[in-house]
Amino acid sequence: MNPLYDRLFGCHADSARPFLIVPGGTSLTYGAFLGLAARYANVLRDQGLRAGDRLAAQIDKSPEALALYAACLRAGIVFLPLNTGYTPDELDYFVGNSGAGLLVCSASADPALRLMAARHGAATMTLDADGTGSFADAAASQPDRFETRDREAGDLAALLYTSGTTGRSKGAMLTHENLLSNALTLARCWRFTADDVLLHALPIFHTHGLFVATNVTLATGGAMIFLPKFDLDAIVDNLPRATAMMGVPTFYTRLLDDSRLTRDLTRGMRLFTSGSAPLLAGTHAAFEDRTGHRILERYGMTETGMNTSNPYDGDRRAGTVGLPLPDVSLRVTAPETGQEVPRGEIGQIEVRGPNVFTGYWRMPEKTAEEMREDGYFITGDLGRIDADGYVTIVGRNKDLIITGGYNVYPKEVEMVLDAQPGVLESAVIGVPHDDLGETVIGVIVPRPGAAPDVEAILSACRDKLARIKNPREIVVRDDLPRNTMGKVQKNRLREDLVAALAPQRG
Ligand code: MLC
Ligand code: AMP
Repeated sequence: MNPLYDRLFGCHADSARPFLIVPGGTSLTYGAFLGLAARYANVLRDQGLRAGDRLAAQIDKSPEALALYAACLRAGIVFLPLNTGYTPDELDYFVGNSGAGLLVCSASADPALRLMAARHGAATMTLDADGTGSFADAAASQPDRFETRDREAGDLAALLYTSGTTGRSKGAMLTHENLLSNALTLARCWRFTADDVLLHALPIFHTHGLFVATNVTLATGGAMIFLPKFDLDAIVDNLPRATAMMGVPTFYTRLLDDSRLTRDLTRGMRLFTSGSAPLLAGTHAAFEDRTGHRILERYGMTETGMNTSNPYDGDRRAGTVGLPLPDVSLRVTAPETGQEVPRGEIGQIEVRGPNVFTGYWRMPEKTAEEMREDGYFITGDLGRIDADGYVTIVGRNKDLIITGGYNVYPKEVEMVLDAQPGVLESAVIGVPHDDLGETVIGVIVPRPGAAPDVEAILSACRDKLARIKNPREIVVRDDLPRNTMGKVQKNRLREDLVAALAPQRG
């Protein structure tokens, strides 16, 4: 028995129904996809990977990349997908910390990563979006049958790294039960069926694109129009062929900026969902005005999968993230005492349910900091529950920037800025951005008598950090505003900068 694999993939083994429709219109049936995944699982076995071992993958989105995920689940290997924008420096940490036995990367990245991986005891193989690479070569001669490895509900299925306020990324351990329970719950709540065609334009190295969009489709045997990334023209071309789309708010603001978004274009759609970052009530209203569709907003995170959702039938309330999912308990507590606050009051959001991860990989002390004894996980988000049970997120108790749906932890960027010549200290903040919601700004304070080279610092950031984490601007200031405890007042800094940068931006 391998409950997750059997329920999401195995049950479609002989299906001739389409699973992935790729640009150009060709489609891969469930049967063909699972045959490919079986060949991949045989390669993993031949590489000496055993159940419980980790496989790290930094590869472009493609049917093959998804087949690697399926192969890992089938072979009992813990899948560790990595943002394709991560730099070799960042990968070094993930491969080392996870103890991955194999790193699968693109052929172009291989020379830069091979030695690093070897230093951590990991082999390297390549797999590109066109289906070529040493991994694909090794799979070509393998049979398309594989004996599925037994797994228990509590066994690990995936390790997803999420940065932390200390600047050190933590691997969230997600079990087979975490992923399966959430996929089944969401598929039911959002009324997915085998007739659905999901327009998939999200990356597949994060919860949203992999465990929400993909697993929900798999749970019901529907199809996905599988786009390599969000591309406005491709979205417009494909909307008439789809029934559902899941996106981050930037998808919707970009669509609204395009005159081709009309009622007619979206006539065949039954569902648009949004999450990963706050959807402005104005965007919700404008989208309804233009298309007649009320976007369904939901709330989740890497450690928990999805926690709340607006109802499929019933009132989808703009500005709220809806109600706790049927198998999720959610409470709001006072950060100082941990006691539940009266309904309607703001506090920190805590969640419990089969979707909640089991802890951070090899970091029991970090797990203990965020997990209550009664099983509730402290999300770090601030919110309230109204009289009808709807949850509103009002802010974050953690220092976090969300840009285009990606999380950036300021501390990680500050550590890079602080290490640059002439920099005494730094603060990294998010400022409002029309397209991405928030964007990253770095503030540096020079050492006495020093004049830091801003261009050189930006270049160092590009070398060390994924592009999404790079400050869009670096502002030099004589000092940082601090409270009486000496803590940098990021809110004040943000207000000052928003006021100062606005006129420049026109
Ligand atoms: C791209 N860039 C970004 C960026 N995305 N910079 C900051 N933040 C981002 N999110 C950079 C590019 O590298 C490029 O830099 C420049 O911005 C312009 O790129 P673009 O072509 O306009 O961007 P695009 O490729 O279209 O990407 C925008 C986007 C993408 C919104 C489509 O970011 C995206 O797919 N976001 C989804 C993220 C996601 O899936 N999050 C889920 C996490 S799970 P340059 O220098 O090359 O010009 C989670 C849990 C939950 O949070 O609840 O779901
Ligand atoms: P991640 O760690 O990348 O999984 O990001 C999770 C974080 O994204 C959550 O803790 C929230 O802060 C944020 N988030 C996800 N969905 C929403 C939403 N619908 N509204 C506001 N914030 C959200």
